[in-house]
Amino acid sequence: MSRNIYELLEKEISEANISESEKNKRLSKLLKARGQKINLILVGATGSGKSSTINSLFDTSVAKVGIGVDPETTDISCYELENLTIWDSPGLGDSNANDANYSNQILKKLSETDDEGVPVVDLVLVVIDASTKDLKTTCGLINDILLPALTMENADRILIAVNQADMAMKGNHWLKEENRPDDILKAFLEEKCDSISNRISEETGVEFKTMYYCAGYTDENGNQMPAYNLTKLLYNIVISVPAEKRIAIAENLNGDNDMWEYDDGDEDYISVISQSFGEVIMDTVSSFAEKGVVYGGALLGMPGALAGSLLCGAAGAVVGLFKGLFE
Ligand SMILES: Nc1nc2c(ncn2[C@@H]2O[C@H](COP(=O)(O)OP(=O)(O)O)[C@@H](O)[C@H]2O)c(=O)[nH]1
Ligand SMILES: [Mg+2]
Repeated sequence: MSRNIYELLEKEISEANISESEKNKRLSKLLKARGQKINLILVGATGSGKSSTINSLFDTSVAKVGIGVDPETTDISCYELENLTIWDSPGLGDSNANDANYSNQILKKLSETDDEGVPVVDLVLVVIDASTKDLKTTCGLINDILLPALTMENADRILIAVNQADMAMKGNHWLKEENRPDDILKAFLEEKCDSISNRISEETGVEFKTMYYCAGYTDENGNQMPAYNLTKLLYNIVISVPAEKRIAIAENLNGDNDMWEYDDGDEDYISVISQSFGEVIMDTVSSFAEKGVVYGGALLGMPGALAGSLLCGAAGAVVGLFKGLFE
């Protein structure tokens, strides 16, 4: 399903009952936002679920998911979705020759900077399979490649995402019907994240945000199993990237509501994400004076509702919600 937020906004601004100069001001702001590119890269061992994660988070089935241990990604692949670029890398651990090649490619990608010396890659998602015993490879990857390439200054561009939470205890303690871990698995997963985080911080001296989730998967009958904590993952991605780049994420989210339905409920992730998207959109297209009205007056809460509907994907509803905002 296509929903071009930029085009919706452009239409709303053009049709708004405001002066020509105000219109032009807002349109040029929008144009600037439209030029903001965002780059994500996923790294981690083969089979950890990098490609599945991309497919769960974003709109189209872009990344090839591996069957068995056969790595489907032999080179860094790049998916361009509007202003969002995702780099899906092959996994580590296949062979030493492959690993060296892989390391070089990641190093090269992460070392790229723009004209101002800012890294091109906004966020590195390190995907770890929750049942893995091999943290050495991941620690090495972070220590020897990610941190040197990004420099310590940009260490907060790294997020550790522990995937396949459902399989962490060999599939036990996962409540299939409710699509969530029971208390035993939950405690196990929390402990797992802590120990991964501690282990990595011992080796690198840096504490990285670490969370668990399920990217979901397609079962033997071709049924898509919903994700778990994908909202939390998105929340962590959203708060880690510059505000002006967030529209590019909102623009390309998976429109399948089932994928966003299950999370640990520790926070109202959808609300925070929606609020954030809404504020960015308001920042982009409204003037300062109006913002006071939006946040303080009759339209209080509107940005959240507005972006919430973006997340849930109904383009028609989005247009409806924009009505009134720019009149
Ligand atoms: N049970 C379960 N399987 C998953 C999950 N995420 C990915 N998988 C499966 O793990 C395998 C490897 O996934 P893939 O995305 O190709 O891993 P990649 O090599 O890191 O890109 C595939 O068979 C996926 O269906 C998950 O959250 N739970
Ligand atoms: Mg892959």
